[in-house]
Amino acid sequence: MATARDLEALAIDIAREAGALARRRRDEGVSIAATKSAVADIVTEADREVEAMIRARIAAERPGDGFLGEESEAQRATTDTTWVVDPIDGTVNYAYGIPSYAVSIAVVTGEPDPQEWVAQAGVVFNPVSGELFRAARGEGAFLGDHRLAVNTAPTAAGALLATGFGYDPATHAGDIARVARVMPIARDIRRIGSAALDLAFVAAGRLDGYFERGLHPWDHAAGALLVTEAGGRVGGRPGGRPGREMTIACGTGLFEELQARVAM
Ligand code: LIP
Repeated sequence: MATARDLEALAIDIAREAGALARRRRDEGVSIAATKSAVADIVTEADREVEAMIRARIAAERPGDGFLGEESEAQRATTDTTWVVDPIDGTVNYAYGIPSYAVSIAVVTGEPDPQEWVAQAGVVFNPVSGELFRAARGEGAFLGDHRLAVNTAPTAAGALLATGFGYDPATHAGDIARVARVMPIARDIRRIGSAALDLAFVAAGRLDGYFERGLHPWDHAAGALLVTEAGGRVGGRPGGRPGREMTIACGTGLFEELQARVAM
């Protein structure tokens, strides 16, 4: 039976290979292969190629594990273990050559549903910066050998918060209203364009908090484990877990205030 550390080690190896492929394709030039739900919701051939590479590695190393990824059909596990993968999180940044994108790989057990799964390992790898954020359940979160810790008490100047805006223009008024509601407690707002990096930065103390409506499971699966293993709290609507309705991540002292302002 693989331990969380075993799964983390394999996820790290696969993420590094996937990140190298993504970066190589970016350097060769990237074209938008298709527009999905809206003009901002794009996929590149690299997204598809990188996900196929990740999927093949998992099938070879862990036959029977399930797969839930952004660019290909879901596959149920026969082993109780599912890999939740965003091959290139921050696709619009990637397409434009903005160096803020990441391979996000999580390994979960139980139902492959964010409201039910148990995250065992998570890796977020930015192949441009070379930063690989990793966590195994109960073992802490790390950047290299540096153990990560969330910010526990934003200064009186307010909290540095990040957010994102969904692809559907019909949701933007609500997104903007949420930003207006958090400004009174914010030092400033960042819109990095990759949920996985937003969550990794909360775990690393580079952000005091992050919130976003409309995320898919593969956007937050790995990053949410980084945050909890770094001593932070993740959630959604009151009493809920991170999900499509809302994802919130921050230090425990900020969570209730932030949730009250964004999860309505
Ligand atoms: C992106 C997220 C980002 C969000 C974007 C998009 P993708 O994921 O990482 O936080 O604001 O709308 O969902 O599509 O680049 O994998």
